[in-house]
Amino acid sequence: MIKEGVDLFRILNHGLIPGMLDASERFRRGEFFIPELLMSSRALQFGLNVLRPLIQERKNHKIAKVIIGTVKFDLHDIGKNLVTILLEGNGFEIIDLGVDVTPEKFVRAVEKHEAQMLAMSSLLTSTMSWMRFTIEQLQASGLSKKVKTLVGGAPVTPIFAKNIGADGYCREATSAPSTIRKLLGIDEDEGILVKQ
Ligand code: B12
Repeated sequence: MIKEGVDLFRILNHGLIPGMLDASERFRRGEFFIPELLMSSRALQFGLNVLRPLIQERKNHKIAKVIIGTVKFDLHDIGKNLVTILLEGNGFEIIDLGVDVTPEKFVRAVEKHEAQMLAMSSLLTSTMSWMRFTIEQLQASGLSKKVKTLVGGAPVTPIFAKNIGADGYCREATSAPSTIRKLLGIDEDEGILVKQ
């Protein structure tokens, strides 16, 4: 498709992203199992590795800088990666810290990159508290005035998000771009999601 000149965002928004969302949905319905989910995730990453440098070359106007990662002791990254590509496809600049990210690492990255948004993922009830610890460290460092926080992941609920002082919560990756726009007060039209 790249050789044929198909728009890069079309490949992303109409190929890779719907493919992964479809795989997640089938997994939820019990039609797909862990191997299929992992294979889809790897295919997505492979595709992204091809697209990402080309997208960056186009130097699109970035609408905000987002630090993202899965919290300490948690290695689940399929959902987080889905959020990442949806945000990239919507014109956000992403700094992905990966998995097992300590509060200190999150805070350092926010400071270093002067990010407007910090997004955290957790898939284990035993690791959710690391979202709270990270927000507490942000508050202690004074950075919480400059950066908003968004949390997500299967065990995370709106009540939990509110209790730990997060600014936003999304149940689904697909609502992350609009939620972040709302939290940062960014106009809907500023997104660069490809027009059909
Ligand atoms: C795949 C998987 C794994 C893979 C992870 C591979 C990878 N690269 O991610 C492997 C096999 C490594 C794994 C390991 C473990 N796992 Co596991 N795993 C799963 C499984 C089957 C699917 C998770 C997944 O990827 N779903 C698909 C994605 C797309 O969905 P999602 O992550 O929920 O994300 C969506 C939303 O939540 C949201 N979202 C997610 N993050 C964020 C972040 C933001 C900012 C936003 C806005 C949105 C958002 O967007 C996504 C799309 O809408 C779940 C079961 C399940 N049904 O969820 C168990 C599950 C999460 N695992 C579980 C457990 C216990 C473990 C292990 C401890 C097992 C063990 N005994 O070793 C280890 C822990 C390892 C560790 N330290 O993290 C439990 C957790 C139980 C609990 N309540 O804590 C679950 C629920 C299984 C179960 N029913 O027991 N696991």
